[in-house]
Amino acid sequence: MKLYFAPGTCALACWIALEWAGADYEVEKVDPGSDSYRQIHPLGMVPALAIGGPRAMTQADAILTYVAERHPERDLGADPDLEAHFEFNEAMSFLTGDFHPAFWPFFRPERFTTSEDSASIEAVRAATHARVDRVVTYLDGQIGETGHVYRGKRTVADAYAFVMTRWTQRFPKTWREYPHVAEFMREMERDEAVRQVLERSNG
Ligand SMILES: N[C@@H](CCC(=O)N[C@@H](CS)C(=O)NCC(=O)O)C(=O)O
Repeated sequence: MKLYFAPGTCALACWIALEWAGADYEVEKVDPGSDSYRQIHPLGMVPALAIGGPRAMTQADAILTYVAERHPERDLGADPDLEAHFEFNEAMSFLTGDFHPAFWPFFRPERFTTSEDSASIEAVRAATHARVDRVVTYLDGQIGETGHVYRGKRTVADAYAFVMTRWTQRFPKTWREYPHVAEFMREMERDEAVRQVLERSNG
C-alpha cells in the first residue's frame, strides 16, 4: 500500500492509522495541486491510498475506516453492534463534514470570496474563528472524561481529530483552551506512532 500525503494535512491521520494497524505500507510526499498528483486524485487533495487496484482510494474518513476494518485484530474501528456502527459513522461524519470544512476558509480564504483586497481576505479568515470554536467545543464535549473521540477507546477517529485539532495552533484560541481536548491532545502527543509520523512527515 502507498499513502500519498502532504505535511501537516489530514493525510497524516491515515499515516497514524496505518502505524497503529501494523500495516505494510509506504508513503510518498506530494504537492496536492500538481499535475502529476492529479493523475492519482483528480480533485488534487490528499490523502490517497493506493492498494494496487486500478485507482487509488480517496476520502480520509473512508480510508481510515478501511484501515480499521482491514486490521480488525487492532480494534481501531466501530464496536460490532448496529448502534455502535452508527455512533462511529456519526463521529467520522462530524469530523469530515463539520470539523474539517470549518478550517477551509482559514487556509484558503481567497476561495471563499470574489474580492481580492487583503482586508476582505482577512475578514474571511477571521470569520472562521467562531466556526472553529463551535466544532472544537463540540469535540470537547464528545471526548469528555473518556479521553477518546469514540466510546472511550482508541480508534482511527482519534488520529483524525488529532491532526485537524493541531491546526488551531494558528488560531487566537488554541486547543489548549478546551480542557478535554487538551488532555486528549497531550496524550496523543505522547503516543510513539504519532511522534514518529510527525517527525517523518516534517509536520
Ligand atoms: N474530502 C477530502 C478532503 C481532503 C482535503 O481537503 N485535503 C486537503 C489537505 S487537509 C487538501 O489536500 N487540500 C488541497 C486543496 O484543497 O487544494 C477528504 O476527506 O479526504
